[in-house]
Amino acid sequence: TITTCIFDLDGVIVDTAVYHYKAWRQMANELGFDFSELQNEKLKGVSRIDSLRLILSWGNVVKEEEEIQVLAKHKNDAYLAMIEQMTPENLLPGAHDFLVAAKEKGYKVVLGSASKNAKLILDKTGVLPLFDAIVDGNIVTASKPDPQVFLKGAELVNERPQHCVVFEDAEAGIEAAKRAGMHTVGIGSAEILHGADILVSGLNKITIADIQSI
Ligand code: G16
Ligand code: MG
Repeated sequence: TITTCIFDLDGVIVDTAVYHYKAWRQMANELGFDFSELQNEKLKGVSRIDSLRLILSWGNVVKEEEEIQVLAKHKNDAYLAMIEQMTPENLLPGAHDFLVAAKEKGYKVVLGSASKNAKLILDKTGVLPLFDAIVDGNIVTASKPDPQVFLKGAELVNERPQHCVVFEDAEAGIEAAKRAGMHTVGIGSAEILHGADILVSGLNKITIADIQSI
């Protein structure tokens, strides 16, 4: 039986990818190049510093370590200014109701995100009190597809991996969950998330009752 729901943040609960893209693009433009929405797909679920290194390689820009830290902070400041404006209306369709239903049915609700800004985003969108545990980019040292983020989440609520289901929109996230020995719900398209146990387009297309049939 499943007792615990572990949610990814960007792409599952909120669509912060658009803000990340805006902020990274602004930085790239200042450095004299641009990158596409398709390239932006590669940044989903990837940590801030790894994203930056990837973007710099696309622009053939080589920077010293010190300058890389400055650029990362510069991007994050721009991103934070956008996050500050977020409200419950920025939750993806069905996210609020699904979280509330999971909680009401007695499931443990956990966040497993690569973002260092995860708590702030949950707070701004009003769902922070619904979470029993939060694993974010401040705790995690190994990026998805490493299972660390989800294993840590299970550990924080004293549950075994086989009792957990992970909700993910990224290929690397589904892989991380499978490596952790957990059940998976893919949020997105079949081409990308073929490994998931169940596949839906959003949390508005699944009910908490569907979870028990996995
Ligand atoms: C999210 C985004 C990534 C972002 C990462 C780190 O991951 O998908 O694009 O680079 O967080 O974010 P920050 O710069 O806020 O620490 P997830 O795991 O929530 O999908
Ligand atoms: Mg994601």
